[in-house]
Amino acid sequence: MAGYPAGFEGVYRKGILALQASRNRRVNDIGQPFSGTLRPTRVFRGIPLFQGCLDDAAQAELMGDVQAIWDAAPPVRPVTRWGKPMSVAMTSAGALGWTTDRRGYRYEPRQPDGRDWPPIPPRLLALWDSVTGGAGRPDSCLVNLYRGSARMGLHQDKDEADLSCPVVSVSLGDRALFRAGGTERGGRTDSVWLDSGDVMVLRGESRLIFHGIDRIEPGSSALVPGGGRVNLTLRVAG
Ligand SMILES: O=C(O)CCC(=O)C(=O)O
Repeated sequence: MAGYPAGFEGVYRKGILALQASRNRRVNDIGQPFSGTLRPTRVFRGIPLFQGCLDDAAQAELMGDVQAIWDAAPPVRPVTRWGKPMSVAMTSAGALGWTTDRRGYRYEPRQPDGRDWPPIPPRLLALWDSVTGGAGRPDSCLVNLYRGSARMGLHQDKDEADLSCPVVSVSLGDRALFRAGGTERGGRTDSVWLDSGDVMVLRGESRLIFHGIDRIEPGSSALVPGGGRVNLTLRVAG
């Protein structure tokens, strides 16, 4: 984890790296080329899943980081270009923040009130390296908050400048039903439950697949203050 201050790797050593030893014995037959230091537990519709990647302590640490982001950039429910408020509340960290309003979907260098977005927590940058093998460096972290009946319709992630860079997604809090299809709208889809501490990487053939969240299971985790689910997506946006 060269490039990051000493200590950040340590946060994950107990959780991720210890899990790694036993997991490698179970799942290394997954047959997927993989360049990170961690290995996926499963490949779902071409997406490497790292189930149980973050243990309880690492999840709690990350939730503290999310709280600090929320303090500096409170989540809001943005409107789509058609003026409809999204059911998911959002904010961002990093040099660029994803936003939507009547002008459409895009990345912005500042919050709507003119302030910079808060920095991406170093813990997340270290996690990116662990699951991607250091593919690029993320400059944007979208922080999604799902409460109650919040959901996210099927969509492709294609607002980024370089679509060859992976997207890393981290789930915290209530479990969620994640749905994925192919690279064309309207094909067959499948779903999988994402639990708190699960990580996935959209890359290669899965980078541009249609995906979304059907629903969360409210109350299935006590991690997020006030309840619900947080999803963190790291991207190389600019
Ligand atoms: O919440 C999730 O797991 C998916 C989020 C997502 O698809 C996105 O932010 O583009």
